[in-house]
Amino acid sequence: MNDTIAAISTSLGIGAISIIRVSGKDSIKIVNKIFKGPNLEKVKTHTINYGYIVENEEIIDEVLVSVMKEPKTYTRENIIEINCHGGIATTNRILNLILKDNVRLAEPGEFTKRAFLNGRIDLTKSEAVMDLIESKTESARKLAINQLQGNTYQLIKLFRNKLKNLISSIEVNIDYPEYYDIEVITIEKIKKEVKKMKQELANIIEKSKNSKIIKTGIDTLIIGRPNVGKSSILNKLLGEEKAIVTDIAGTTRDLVEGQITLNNIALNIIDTAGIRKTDNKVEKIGVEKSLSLIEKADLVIVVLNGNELLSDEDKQILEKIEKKTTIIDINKNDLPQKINLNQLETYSHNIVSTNTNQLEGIDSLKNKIIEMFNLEKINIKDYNFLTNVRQITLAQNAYKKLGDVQKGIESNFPIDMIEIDLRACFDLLGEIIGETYSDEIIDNLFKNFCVGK
Ligand SMILES: Nc1nc2c(ncn2[C@@H]2O[C@H](COP(=O)(O)OP(=O)(O)OP(=O)(O)O)[C@@H](O)[C@H]2O)c(=O)[nH]1
Ligand SMILES: [Mg+2]
Repeated sequence: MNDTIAAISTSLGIGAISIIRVSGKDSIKIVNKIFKGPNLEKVKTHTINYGYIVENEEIIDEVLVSVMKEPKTYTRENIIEINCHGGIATTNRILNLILKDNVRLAEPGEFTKRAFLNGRIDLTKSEAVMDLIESKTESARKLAINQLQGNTYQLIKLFRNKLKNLISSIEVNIDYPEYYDIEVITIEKIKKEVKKMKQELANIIEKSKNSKIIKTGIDTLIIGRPNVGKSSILNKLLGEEKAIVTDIAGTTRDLVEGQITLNNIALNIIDTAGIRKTDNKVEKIGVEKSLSLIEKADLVIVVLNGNELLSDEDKQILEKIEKKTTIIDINKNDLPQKINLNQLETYSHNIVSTNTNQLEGIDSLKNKIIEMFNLEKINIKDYNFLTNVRQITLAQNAYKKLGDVQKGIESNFPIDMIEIDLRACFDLLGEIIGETYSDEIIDNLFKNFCVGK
C-alpha cells in the first residue's frame, strides 16, 4: 500500500471537466514534475492551483490542481486531483503521463479501500460510498448518505457495546469469583439480557429487509398468456408506447424493460413474451426467458383476459407463481366479463381490474403495489438499518449465535461455553463494520467498486 496510484475519477467521455486522482506518498512530487505553475510541493494543503500539464515543454492542457496533504484526505495519504478539460484524448494523455513515473493504475475502489485500511472509514461507510454513487432514486440516496454519515456504524457499535459489557461481567465473575465487591452476574440476568438483545437484533434485521427495495427497487415481471394485454399494461404504467402492441398473439418475443418510481421507490418492470406451447423457435426462446425470470422477481403481475373463461394455460401460469408475491390483473374490463372470479382467490388475494384502452384501473394497480410493499411506511422510516446482503447475513448469523446462547443456558452449559457463543456473536457483528475482516472479503468487496473511487 506504499505505492502511488492514479485513476480517472469521472466517467470517461465528452464532458466539460475530467478529474484524475492520484494518491500516495509521492503523488504531489510526481505531479509537480509535469505541472507548470506554482510549486505544488510548497503550496498550502487543500488549495486549488492554476497552471498547465506539460510534457517536454509541450502543453497538454490548462488545468486546476487540488493539493491535499495527509492526513486529512480521503485516503489519509497525499492526494492530487487534476481538473482537466473533459474528453477522452486529454484525460488519457494526462493519466498516461502520470503512470510513466512509477505510478500504478488504481484498482476498482482502491482509493476507498485505502480510506478503510488507513482507518478513516469503517466498512459500512465504504459500502455507502458505492451505494451513493449507484443510487437512482431519492430514497436510495437518503439511505446511502445516512450510512455514510455513520448511522449503520453507530447502530452496530452500540449493540456490540452492550454485548461487550455482558461478556466482561461474565469474565470478571469467572476470573474473580471470590471478590464480593463485583456485581454478581446470575444466569437469570444473562438470560434476560440475551432475550432483550435478540429481540433488538431481530428488529434490525426485519427493518433491513426494506433496504433491497429502497436501493434497487421492486423487480416486477408481467406475465400471462399471449394477447391478454401485458404490453399494453407496461405501456400504460410507463406512460409511453415502449412495447409493440398488436392483436396478433405472440407479438412480444423479447423482454421489454422500463422503470417508474412509486413513492420514491423504483419499480423495474419487465414485459415478457406470452406464455404458450409453441413450435416457433424464436417465440419458444421468449417463453423460456419469461419463465426463467419468475424466481428472481420481487413481484409478479399475472395478466388475464376478463373477457374469457379462465383457461388451463392461465391456471398453469398461476400455479407456477404460487409462492411469489403476486397481483392478478384482470384486463379488458371494458368487454363483457366472463372470467371465473371465484377460482382466482385460491391463487392470490391481490386482484385488480384494468382496461388499458381507457386507462382504467392503472392507478389501482399502482396503489395495490404501494399497499403490498408498504411503500408509504418505508418513506417515513428513519432509514437506519443494514443495507446489503453481506451485512444482513452477518446479522442473521449473529442472531443465530444468540439463539445458541439461549439453548446453552437452557441446557445448563458451563458459563465459559456460553461466553464463547457470545464472543462469536460479537465478532460477527464486528465483521459488519470491518473491525474484524479477512483480506479475501475486503478484496471481493472493493472489486465491485468503480475505478477512481
Ligand atoms: N378491449 C380491450 N383490448 C385490449 C385491452 N388491453 C389490450 N387490448 C388489446 O389486446 C391486444 C393484445 O394486446 P397486447 O398488449 O399486445 O397483449 P400482450 O399480452 O402483450 O400480447 P403478446 O405480446 O402477444 O403476448 C391488442 O389488440 C390490444 O389493443 C383492454 O383493456 N381492452
Ligand atoms: Mg406483448
